Amino acid sequence: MSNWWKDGIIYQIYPKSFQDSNGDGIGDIPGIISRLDYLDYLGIDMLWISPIYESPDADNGYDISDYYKIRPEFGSDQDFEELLIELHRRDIRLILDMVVNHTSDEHEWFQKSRKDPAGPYGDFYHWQPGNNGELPSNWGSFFGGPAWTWDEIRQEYYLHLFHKKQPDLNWENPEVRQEIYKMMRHWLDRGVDGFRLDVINLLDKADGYPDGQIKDGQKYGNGVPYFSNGDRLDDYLAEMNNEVFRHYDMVTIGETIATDASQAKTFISSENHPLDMLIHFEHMSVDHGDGKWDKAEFDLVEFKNIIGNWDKEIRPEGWNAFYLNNHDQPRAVSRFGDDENYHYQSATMLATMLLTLPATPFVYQGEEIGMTNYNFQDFNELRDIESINYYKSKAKENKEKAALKRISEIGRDNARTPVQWSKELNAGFSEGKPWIKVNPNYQAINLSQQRNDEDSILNYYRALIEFRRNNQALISGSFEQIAADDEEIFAYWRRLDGVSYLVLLNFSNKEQSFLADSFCSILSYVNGNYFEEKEHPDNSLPDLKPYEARIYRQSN
Ligand code: ISL
Ligand code: CA
Repeated sequence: MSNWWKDGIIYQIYPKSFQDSNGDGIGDIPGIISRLDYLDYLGIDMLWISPIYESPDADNGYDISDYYKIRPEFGSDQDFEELLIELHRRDIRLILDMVVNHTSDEHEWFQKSRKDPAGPYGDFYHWQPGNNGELPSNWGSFFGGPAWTWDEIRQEYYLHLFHKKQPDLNWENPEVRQEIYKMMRHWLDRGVDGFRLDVINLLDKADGYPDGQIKDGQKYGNGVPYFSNGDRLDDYLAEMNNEVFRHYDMVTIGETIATDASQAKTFISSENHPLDMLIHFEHMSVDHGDGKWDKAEFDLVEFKNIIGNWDKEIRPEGWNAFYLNNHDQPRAVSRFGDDENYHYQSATMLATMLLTLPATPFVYQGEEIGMTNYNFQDFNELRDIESINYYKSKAKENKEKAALKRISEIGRDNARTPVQWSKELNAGFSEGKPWIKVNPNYQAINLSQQRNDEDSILNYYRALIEFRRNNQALISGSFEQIAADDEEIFAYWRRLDGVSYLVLLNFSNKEQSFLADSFCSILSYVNGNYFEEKEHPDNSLPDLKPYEARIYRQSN
């Protein structure tokens, strides 16, 4: 089978915020269809769409109430069919988001499970009586508060690692597993080309739900060691592969929380090979302190080590994914670059890294025009349940201002402000009132302006996507860092079959000299983000300007 998912580029759409077609302020499938020519022009190969199934929307569709139905706000089944056909007509593959760790509490299975403990769905979720009114374990949920909620109907607690409207499925029950496999086959039989598997390494929960460690000042314990990469997980994934994946020409991308490269090996390179690549979080935690709400200084050396380590551990037998943005992360140009003083330079420097690493690159909607974080002004502007809960907990300590500041830096809503298509009303996203604020900087940062500007961030992405496609060394070549301990510059070779590229990335807002010593005489400049450098003589390396990115080719 071909390596289409290794060679290609993935674009992620968060449907609620992509393009509204009917003025209700919510992005939808007809809106996506109307933008497919644009995605084709950008040059992407695969489209991952965040969940489009029926959902009461407690967590923007990651709470599914019917896996077989398209959510009416997003369109009809007919619209989905048309999307698939129109994508395939353009040679773009479709990757659906599969959320199988939990469902919505409004899913029929949960409704039956809570009403009829002895019935066929009684054992579909994690139910526990609790001891004398005490929670079954001290685990905290990812969105704040306890991971257990009392159900008045069943008179028991149920487990939810996320929102209380997202009860966790009981994967120990073989009937749960068969229902999920059946549902997966349904979408693959319709022609879908792959899945992004939401929090797939959390399926197995340790027997007895052992209490986790409670940190100072916190109310709930850390259950992560007891529900991530559990003992039965390998068996579940192997079974999933046997029952579903291996029968299709498809890609499987697992989202894995709290997983390092050595743990990841088991999914990627086990004989059974259930997952093709992982969305891990190690490089996203570099500016987190004790959890995401605690800020730490970004450390480039650590960031580079993580990338190097995943390459070393995984690539001999498997393959990596790489991303800087998604719907859960703040905007990369605001986070790792300088969106005020070096917007173009830092956005294109990050693009150069994304598109020259040995991993399938993920481009998140709006990243290709350098969309930035939004400066949240008020509680009423928040939409994300995680940020809302965080704000409320801080408000109890009278720290509202600090909370908004941190939310503006790291909150998930930064990624969810609508795509800035043009200077028109609501950035061209909707003719109605958008469900979430549009970032007011759309007057300056928008797609239609960048399409017409040859020297825009958008056209830099396009050119580099094309460049990567035509240079296999940048895809499957070796990865060798130089000056790995340099705190401002990320520098690496990519080599394959006698072709070598050197990539230099300045992560700082200062000029940097880089001693490339002996090899500089045999380098020729091929690409970069400072136009005046295009003609420089090839026998010396000029200082790197702020956020400069350069690609050289070794010409011996
Ligand atoms: O963004 C996070 C909170 O800091 C992460 O912990 C996030 O919840 C985690 O990456 C899992 O994400 C996925 O599952 C969640 C959903 O809210 C996210 O949008 C999804 O990407 C629950 O389904
Ligand atoms: Ca709509």
